[in-house]
Amino acid sequence: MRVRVADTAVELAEGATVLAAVRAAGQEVPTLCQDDRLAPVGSCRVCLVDVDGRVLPACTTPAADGMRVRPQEERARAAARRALELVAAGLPERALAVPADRSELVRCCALLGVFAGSFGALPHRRGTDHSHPYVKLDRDLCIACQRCVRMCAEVQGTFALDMGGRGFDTVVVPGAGEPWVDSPCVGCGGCVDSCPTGALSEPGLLDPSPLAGTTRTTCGYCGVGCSLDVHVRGGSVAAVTPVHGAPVNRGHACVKGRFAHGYTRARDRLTVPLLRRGGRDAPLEEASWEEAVGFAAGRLAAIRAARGPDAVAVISSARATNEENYLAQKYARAVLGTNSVDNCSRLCHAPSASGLTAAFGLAGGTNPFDDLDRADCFLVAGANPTEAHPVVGARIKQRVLAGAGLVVADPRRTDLADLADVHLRGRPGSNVAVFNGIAHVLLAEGLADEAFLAERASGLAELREVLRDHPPERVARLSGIAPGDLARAARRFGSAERPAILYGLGVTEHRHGTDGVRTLANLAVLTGSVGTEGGCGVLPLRGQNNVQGASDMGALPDHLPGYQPVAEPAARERCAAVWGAPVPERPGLRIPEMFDAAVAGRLGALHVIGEDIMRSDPDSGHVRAALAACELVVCQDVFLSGTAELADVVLPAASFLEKDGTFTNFERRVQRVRPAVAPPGQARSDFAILHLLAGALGADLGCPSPADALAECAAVAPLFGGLSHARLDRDGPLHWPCRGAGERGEAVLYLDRFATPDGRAALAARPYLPPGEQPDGAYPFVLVTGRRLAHYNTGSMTRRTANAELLSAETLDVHPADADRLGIADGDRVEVASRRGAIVLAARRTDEVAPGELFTAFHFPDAPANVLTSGFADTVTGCPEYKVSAVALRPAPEGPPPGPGRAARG
Ligand SMILES: Nc1nc2c(c(=O)[nH]1)N[C@H]1C(S)=C(S)[C@@H](COP(=O)(O)OP(=O)(O)OC[C@H]3O[C@@H](n4cnc5c(=O)[nH]c(N)nc54)[C@H](O)[C@@H]3O)O[C@H]1N2
Ligand SMILES: Nc1nc2c(c(=O)[nH]1)N[C@H]1C(S)=C(S)[C@@H](COP(=O)(O)OP(=O)(O)OC[C@H]3O[C@@H](n4cnc5c(=O)[nH]c(N)nc54)[C@H](O)[C@@H]3O)O[C@H]1N2
Ligand code: SF4
Ligand code: SF4
Ligand code: FES
Ligand SMILES: [Mo]
Repeated sequence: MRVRVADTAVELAEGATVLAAVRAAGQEVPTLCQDDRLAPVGSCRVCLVDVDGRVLPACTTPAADGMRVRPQEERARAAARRALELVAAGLPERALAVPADRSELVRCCALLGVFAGSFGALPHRRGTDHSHPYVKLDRDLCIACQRCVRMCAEVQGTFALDMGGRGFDTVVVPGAGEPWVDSPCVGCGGCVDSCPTGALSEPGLLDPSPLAGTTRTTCGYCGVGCSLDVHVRGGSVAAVTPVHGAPVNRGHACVKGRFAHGYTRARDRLTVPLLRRGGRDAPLEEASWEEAVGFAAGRLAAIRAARGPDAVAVISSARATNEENYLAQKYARAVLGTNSVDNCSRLCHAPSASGLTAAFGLAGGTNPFDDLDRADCFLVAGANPTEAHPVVGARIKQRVLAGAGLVVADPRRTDLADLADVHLRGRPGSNVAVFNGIAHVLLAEGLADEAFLAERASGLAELREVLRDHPPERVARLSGIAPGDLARAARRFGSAERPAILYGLGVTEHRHGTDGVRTLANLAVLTGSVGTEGGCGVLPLRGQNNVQGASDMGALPDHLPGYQPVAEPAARERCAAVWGAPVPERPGLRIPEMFDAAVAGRLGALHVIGEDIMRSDPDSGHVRAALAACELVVCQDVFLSGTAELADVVLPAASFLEKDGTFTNFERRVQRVRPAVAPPGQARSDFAILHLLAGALGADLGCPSPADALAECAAVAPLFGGLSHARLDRDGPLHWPCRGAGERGEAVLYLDRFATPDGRAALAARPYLPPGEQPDGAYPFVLVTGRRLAHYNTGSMTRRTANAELLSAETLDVHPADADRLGIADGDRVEVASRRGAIVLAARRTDEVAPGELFTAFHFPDAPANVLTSGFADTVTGCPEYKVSAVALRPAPEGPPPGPGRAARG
């Protein structure tokens, strides 16, 4: 449709508003209650404009073909000005002192000519609530527009806010009126971001001094990959806000990406290289870059010369950029001469890469995040997105509140489980039985898509054979899930038009994690909801900011960049030609194999980039033994991590807010990362550090800049042939596969054919097999480990921010019935012991866990969960079985905490 705005004609899509028309014509309309992320309410009336001679609010009036809009028409402006003067009358004059870039009210006043004299007629004296570390409320600046309340409900889905008081005294109230910090607020910052007056603000923006600049980048915490604007003042980060209209997060964020940036200037940031000059028993001492790098390179070269290239191994970082990971694997292969390079994907979603490749052909999720908008039923298995991927969790919540179905498979009562139509509360480790049980019902009740199966899938006969052994009654014995619940879940999922499967570590981090992924993928194939318009596919909620990218770039012992097998001569030659160095033929060691090799005396040097293996890998006692057995441990980190403390050389690294490159999110979207601030002290990017080390080893890694590195990766990896910084800067994020400069990248995969050898989706016939450990008389509980909202993995960053005020210590979650039996009250110190060791922490009584099961996270060094976890791992990929450990529980005895115990491995 065509609308005239003053003298300009604009072309608009159906459903557009008059406000959109005015903006499309390049003019500004004052608005207060309107926010593009929210349904319009039209309550403030400051957006009044003339529409075909009538005075109407621009934000709620639909545009129509042939309409004439006059934003400057005097009668409309006068009415808008009167509305704004009424708002101003209730506000103190200091409302005008909020900088214009943080107050739409101030901008409205400038646009409509409302001055200080209109303010303060009826001042409030309602005070502030500064109880929350990030969300600061000044009630006297509140105009009761309800934008915060609507953000919390319509975008975040938390419903923590409401309006309280009457008429003129109406003001936002958190929870049931308690201090903000004690309310159900999850700290996503949506309310602060939307507030038009500064009534809601945050620490860095309360300070009225101007911001020095803003840099657009991608969040470095989780794999959602939110676009963020980083505002800088005085050389440090003042605030981080979500990018409105960004393709992934659409102006939303979470308490980590939005607020947890204080670590960048933590006093204990690593700012100079450290070196153990006097050998293992000597302390780490400050050193120059030249000395530290020279030392590391000298020892690496000597170990390599004496014991061969495979005596050296590199762990690359899923926190680092694509370009750094590309360089790390090139350094391992072309400079050190070994394929022993791996990344944190091993601990996380390696079973996704292997399972999804076997089922569909490529090692990534099948559909984009945007597809959740059209999903009418979600199967969320072994994932807790409202805590671990909050922007995705919120989007799922919104869809469910709008009527979409939800089936949750999780032993714990998560936030989403509370909303679910069916909560399949199976025993930890029983996924394969549960997914096979659902498949059994789908086929038995005619809910499968027979046409799709006949045309596009293989392996149905073999699957049917295995499913004969998985009727709901047997699944009930294996998993504890009642046959009726299983059938209800299968019917809800199987009768949806466009179902979506999302899953997390509750599926992968098991002894049979790859089988879990395969049997879950079966459900998408059986319902024809992958590779078609009739479904939203299978989305692994990949964890770290760049865990997808680290593997994509070839930081894997058996794959070169772009998942080209090391074993394939043509792939090796393609890389060797560009690198000017041969690529070793023998696949390298996986992370757990590196530790085993070290303990067995076969590994001399371990170079760890951005992973705290002492805290995050299972069975810390074994990891400690591995580090002790190495002649040389080099560690690049932002902080002196548990691993760095044991290293011989520690190199201070820049964090994501300080570097240039790209990250690839959970939906294969490649996004730019840009430096907002300089690294502190002498810290350098991992990119620069790898160049220094290679140089000291007498080699040149090429690719002087991150842009060059991505360009080189595009040249060696056909899957990424069309990616470049120039394109990303010009066109915005791109999905892979992106094989040529003319391609936009494939967001939805397999619409024509699957990328398997025969072009069909491969159904997997996998029987249920038990987890590595089962509870027994000595260790009668099952311990599940996972995550909590406020902290991130080892907590090295979030613990050094005010997130530590939101969650200050770890707890062991215990079902009240078990706690009663053992005489454990809330907050009591308890000892949890496994066959590997024991730790002490505070109990939290909650029915979020089932009787007989316990839960804790691994965010705090004084509650090191991985002292307890076992060496059992996915039989296909080696991903540790973090989700099942047999443990004993008792009130903690007096005395110091026990720490790692016997090194017996499960
Ligand atoms: N706040 C926060 N966010 C994070 C992180 C963080 O540390 N903190 N870490 C990031 C990383 S690296 C990752 S990988 C992701 C992880 O994100 P998620 O995979 O969502 O996280 P987890 O909490 O480890 O595990 C998810 C769920 O699996 C369930 N589960 C355990 N065992 C089983 C089982 O046998 N079957 C089923 N069906 N479910 C089971 C657990 O109860 C838990 O609720 O989060 C990322 N985002
Ligand atoms: N018990 C238990 N253990 C688990 C899991 C579980 O569910 N239960 N989950 C596993 C999973 S999924 C994962 S992903 C791992 C995560 O384990 P890790 O990767 O070890 O954890 P992170 O805290 O994400 O980051 C590791 C280190 O990288 C540093 N760092 C951050 N950014 C950079 C950077 O840009 N450069 C460099 N050089 N360093 C940087 C941080 O300071 C930190 O010390 O933990 C695993 N461990
Ligand atoms: S706090 Fe801000 S967003 Fe919330 S009602 Fe008041 S003025 Fe509106
Ligand atoms: S959801 Fe993930 S990517 Fe987005 S702001 Fe939070 S931590 Fe960052
Ligand atoms: S912005 Fe249109 S009525 Fe408030
Ligand atoms: Mo992860």
